[in-house]
Amino acid sequence: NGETMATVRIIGTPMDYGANRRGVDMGPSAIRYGGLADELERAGVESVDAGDLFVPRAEERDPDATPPSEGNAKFLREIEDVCSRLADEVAGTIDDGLFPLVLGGDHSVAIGSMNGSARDATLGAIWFDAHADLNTPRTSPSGNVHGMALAAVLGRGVFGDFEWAHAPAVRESSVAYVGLRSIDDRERALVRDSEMTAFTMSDIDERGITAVVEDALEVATTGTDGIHVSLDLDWLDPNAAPGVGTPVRGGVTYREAHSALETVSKRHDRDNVVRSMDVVEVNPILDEANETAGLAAELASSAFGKRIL
Ligand code: B3U
Ligand code: MN
Ligand code: MN
Repeated sequence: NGETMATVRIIGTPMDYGANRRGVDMGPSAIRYGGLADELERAGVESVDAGDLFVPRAEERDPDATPPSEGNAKFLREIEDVCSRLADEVAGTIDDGLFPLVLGGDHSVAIGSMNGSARDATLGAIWFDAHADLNTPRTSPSGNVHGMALAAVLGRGVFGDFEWAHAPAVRESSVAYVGLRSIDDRERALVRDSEMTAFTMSDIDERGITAVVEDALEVATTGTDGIHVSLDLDWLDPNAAPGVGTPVRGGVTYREAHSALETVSKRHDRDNVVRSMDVVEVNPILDEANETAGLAAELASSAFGKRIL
């Protein structure tokens, strides 16, 4: 660790169109202020900051100007615009030989990061989240696209006329969830009937975080060129990460979260498997003294190889 230093390019995406409340648009600033660059340096990782993508303010937009062909999904045109620019940015970063670290923003930024990361590779993914994010506009209880982000990434065509959501960025069988505990009634069947591997909090309780993440890594790396790590901070218990839009009790602890990302990092050291990562859903308005943003920075650092000794 420290000899072959990866260079990380930080890409801020201050977008909250996919969430139900304002605040996650401030995530990128808060995570930087929470010490991201220093944390990465401590991991022996150089970083360059590409700044933030331009995201028009939600107040200037009509959420229902471009509805899906059926059901409810807000700000579709805006999300498409930001995510296609983000996809270009992520693909360009990988072309430049750098590692893209995307700071959200709500979880719909993953539509951009993953489509970019998958442009020249067969991609697998690990989705660390309390939620499955597999709703469609028809099943969504909220119309919030962050709850449909993975469905969009899988190219399930959930947004009707919106072409960008039809091409899969990943094969279902190469996606593993870790830490699920809040799934909507109509979403449950979608998860069950999918080819994805779903590790819930019960699996972590029974088997321990390391074994579960190692299995998730197997799922995501088998038959792929590399993986995307998508980290929704509401994956953690609200005790450790209070500053998120939709906190759900019973999440992983501070220690389990670090352990999980260290497990990812150790595998990466061996096989160079991680292509891209996003850190999403930090909401500074609901945070306590920027604790959740700081934790997001720490966890990114663990993912890039920070070790205790
Ligand atoms: N499943 C709910 C709630 C939700 C999903 N993701 C987040 N919240 N962050 C929905 O609205 O789809
Ligand atoms: Mn999510
Ligand atoms: Mn979530």
